[in-house]
Amino acid sequence: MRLLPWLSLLAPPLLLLFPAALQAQFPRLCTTPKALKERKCCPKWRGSPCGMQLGRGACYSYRMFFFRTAYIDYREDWPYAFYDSVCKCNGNFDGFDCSQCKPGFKGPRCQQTFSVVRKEITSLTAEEKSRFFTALEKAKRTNSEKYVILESNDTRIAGKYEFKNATVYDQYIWLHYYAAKPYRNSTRNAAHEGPAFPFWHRVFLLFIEREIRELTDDDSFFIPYWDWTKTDHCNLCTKGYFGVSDENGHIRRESPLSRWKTLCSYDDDSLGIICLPRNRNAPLQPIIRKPGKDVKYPLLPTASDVRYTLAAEKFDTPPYDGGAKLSFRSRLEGFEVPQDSRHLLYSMHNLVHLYLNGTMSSVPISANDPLFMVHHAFIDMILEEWLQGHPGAEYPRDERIPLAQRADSYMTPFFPLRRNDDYLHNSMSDLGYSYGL
Ligand code: KOJ
Ligand code: ZN
Repeated sequence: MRLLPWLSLLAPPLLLLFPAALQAQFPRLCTTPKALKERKCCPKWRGSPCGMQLGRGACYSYRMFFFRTAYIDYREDWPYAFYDSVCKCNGNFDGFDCSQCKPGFKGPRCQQTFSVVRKEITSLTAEEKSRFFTALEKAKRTNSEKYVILESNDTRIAGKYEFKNATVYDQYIWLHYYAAKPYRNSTRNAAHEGPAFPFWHRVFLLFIEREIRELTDDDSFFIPYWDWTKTDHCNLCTKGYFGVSDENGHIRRESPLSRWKTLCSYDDDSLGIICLPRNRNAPLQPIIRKPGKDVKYPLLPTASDVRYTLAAEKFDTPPYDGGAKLSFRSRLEGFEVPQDSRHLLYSMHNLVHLYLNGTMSSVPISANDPLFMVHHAFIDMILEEWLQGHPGAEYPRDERIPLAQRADSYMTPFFPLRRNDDYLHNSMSDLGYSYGL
């Protein structure tokens, strides 16, 4: 938040409109007419693009050959639909303009290492708990200076895009929405039902964790995890945590979350449209949650389900989607289910989403409910346990994997670029966090 405070003066407060020929994405400085026209997302930092004069990074043409493949959707082949050049940061530098440090590093030259311990949410001290929920509230309220969100009425053609200001928390919701919404005429998306699933969500949590640290000026901020194997119901759906919901699924007024308005929840079923309200006067929706009330998904997964997941020897298996068998990724995501008396349709990650029955169970908009964050931190903890037990695991390479989830593709829609397979070899201490009790 201390960065670039003058930027908000340059940008119109709510809406930026660009003509049809211009294409764009995300960091505010990369949505200027010049950046869009030049197809460059290389903002200046301390006077030079990507902080080059200070050795932080350089503007990099990430393609060797400039031929355009016909893409189905501009979220595939990231970020080619928008930019030819983006910042590539040296050493421990990071961020769309190389102004930040990689996770796990801090200091003016990003040379100091640091690490946080993500704790189980019910074992936070009263002070840690209050810090977590206060930070969430601040993130939900405060506009992001660095980023804008994109709205568009067609994900295949260069249409008339609209960029909007959004709060720090809403930027995070939008990231998941953008990657998770199915491509037009397809059931696939860039972040689920494929090998990128656990890594995409790891990067996603690191993104919001760092944004909240900057916003609150608190490097010790961490995302706690929710160990749902310790309970048979939503033990966090209480007044002291994420709020109790009424019979309609609305969160009771005693919780500040009852006042949160959801982002992108109005166009759920209109494929091809990105977060664009059909009716601009439609009231914004609240978070909905009816834990355990869907008769198909009345249960949470168990410790035995976690053991079944961890017992998979292969990281992922053909056909690398929801039908993969003996696949750690498919078990973790919750498609390959234990065969027992519960006759589950889904388990693990998917089952927790579906059990919560409301905002959390709709894939593109689920991050509107902050339970998403603590649920996914536990999924990430299980990922780490598996990775540590399988140091030789390889990211699969196969034509059946959708483009956005292939080993050498970049994760949609992150800046700077993050390759999917980079994260199979990065142990957690390199990312600046570990998991505690
Ligand atoms: C929401 C999600 C998800 C899966 C489900 C249910 O975000 O990934 O709901 O299958
Ligand atoms: Zn998701």
